[in-house]
Amino acid sequence: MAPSEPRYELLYWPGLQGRGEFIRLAFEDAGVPYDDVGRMPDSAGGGAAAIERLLEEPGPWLTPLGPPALRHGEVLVAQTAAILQYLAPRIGVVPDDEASRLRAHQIQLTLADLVAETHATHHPIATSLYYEDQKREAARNAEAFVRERIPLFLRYLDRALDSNPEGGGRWLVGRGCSYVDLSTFQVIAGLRYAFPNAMRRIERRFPRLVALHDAVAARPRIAAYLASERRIPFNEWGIFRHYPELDLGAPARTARGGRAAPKEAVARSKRARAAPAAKRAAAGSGRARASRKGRKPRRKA
Ligand SMILES: N[C@@H](CCC(=O)N[C@@H](CS)C(=O)NCC(=O)O)C(=O)O
Repeated sequence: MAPSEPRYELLYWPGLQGRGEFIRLAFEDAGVPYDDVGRMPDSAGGGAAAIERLLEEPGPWLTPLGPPALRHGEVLVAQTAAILQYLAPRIGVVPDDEASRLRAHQIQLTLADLVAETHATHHPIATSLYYEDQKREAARNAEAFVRERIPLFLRYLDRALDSNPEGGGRWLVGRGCSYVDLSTFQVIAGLRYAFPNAMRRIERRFPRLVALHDAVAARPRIAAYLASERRIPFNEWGIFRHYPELDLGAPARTARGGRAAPKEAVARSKRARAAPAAKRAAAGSGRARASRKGRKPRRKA
């Protein structure tokens, strides 16, 4: 970063990886310094209050509907994929040519679809309600997500490796690691956290994506980041949440050895893996509602 260039400020909720993590990974891999404003003390203009202010301020920029947002001098940009589209060429985590950048943006938008669907596994009815208020529907949604949607998205990514001959089946855009590879690492890590049984089974079919995940994790700056306190552990406030009752393992077998009907499999899985009490407590009472209509319930960090 040139000395005269303004500092990058990431605006995202404290205490969770969430969508902010896709931006953090880009900065970390590039070795470019940034302020993680939500994690700074209130006294330094940070904390959740700074994010709340951002969502209420009238501009002059386009006021974001939700974080993450990136402030860079006079520029304020929101929407994860748009932030990365702005940021990546400036910090060198995407090739320079337009075709590569367009390809990267498409893949990132598809990952955003996957992220939204992942969120819907625990919030299928309303974002403003707690998981505990929509558990039945979540079980149905997660079952289809795990059986159909995770394989579909991973197959998309696997095929994307084929359409990038330069990447040698290792990278999604161009000949090296780009921000979409970092984001792909993050969704694989997140899906493994949320659905460990299902992912063990599904990812056997996608060895190149497993290799991509491992190659990203081994990049020196990423490895250092993952081992640092800057990497917030996955938890039940983020996108990727581990509710054991939503993680379907190997297809349940009937007494005759055939596949159990999906409903039966869900019931079986729910009985077998009741959520630990501590985790339920961490997720809140389940009765509280968002303070502002339609808004997500916010964690006060
Ligand atoms: N499509 C947006 C989604 C933004 C979003 O949903 N942000 C969440 C946090 S991860 C939020 O707090 N939104 C506020 C709200 O929905 O009320 C993106 O990819 O950045």
